[in-house]
Amino acid sequence: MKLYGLAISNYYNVVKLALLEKQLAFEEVKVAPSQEPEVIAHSPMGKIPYLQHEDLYFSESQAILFYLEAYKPTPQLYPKDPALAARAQQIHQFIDLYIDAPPRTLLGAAFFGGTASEEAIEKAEKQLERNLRALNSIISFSPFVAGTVLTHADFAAFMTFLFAQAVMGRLGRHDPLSHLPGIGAYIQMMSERDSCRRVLEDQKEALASLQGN
Ligand SMILES: N[C@@H](CCC(=O)N[C@@H](CS)C(=O)NCC(=O)O)C(=O)O
Repeated sequence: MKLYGLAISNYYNVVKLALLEKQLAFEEVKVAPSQEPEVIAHSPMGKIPYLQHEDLYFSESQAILFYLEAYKPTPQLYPKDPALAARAQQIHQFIDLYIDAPPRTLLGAAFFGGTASEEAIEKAEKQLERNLRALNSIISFSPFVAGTVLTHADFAAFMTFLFAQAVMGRLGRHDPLSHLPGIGAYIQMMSERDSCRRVLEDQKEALASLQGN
């Protein structure tokens, strides 16, 4: 398998976590998001990540995770129990739609030398706060986000929480995760997993080389 994208990307890292947890052999291929023909041939929106397996290519992180689960069901990341499965899917989708989006509007200003008006920063901050409070009513941290077992939703949660925190922190705002009681222990627990350790190390290295450090 080949995973295309960049180690700085939270969506890329969600897929990478699943590959690592499932102990699938994979090669990482550095590709930036773009509208270049060779990228849109495999990822129609020009986004990363995308995955190649034999003669198949998949884009969209949730679809890739779904493929990986069907291809290698162990360890199980999609619970069999219908209620738990739906809860994990709800949390994952909620995070992609509502937790990733507000800080993403500030990505350029936070990491790539761009600018953002005070108004834009405040708007994103308010949206993020509101959405995190809403997420709090469906998330459990007991100890995982959907309940007692690790699911795909934990990969989205872990990577996206850190993404939101990093963006707001770089812009000198207060920690948005303070709106989620129990988050400290959760981040700590996830950070201790071998897969998360590896992903965070690679992400840090990729970020440093991008910023010329
Ligand atoms: N829905 C997509 C989102 C992927 C995404 O937004 N990736 C970012 C990098 S973290 C990207 O490629 N951005 C470039 C763009 O939006 O054109 C997924 O789940 O894979």
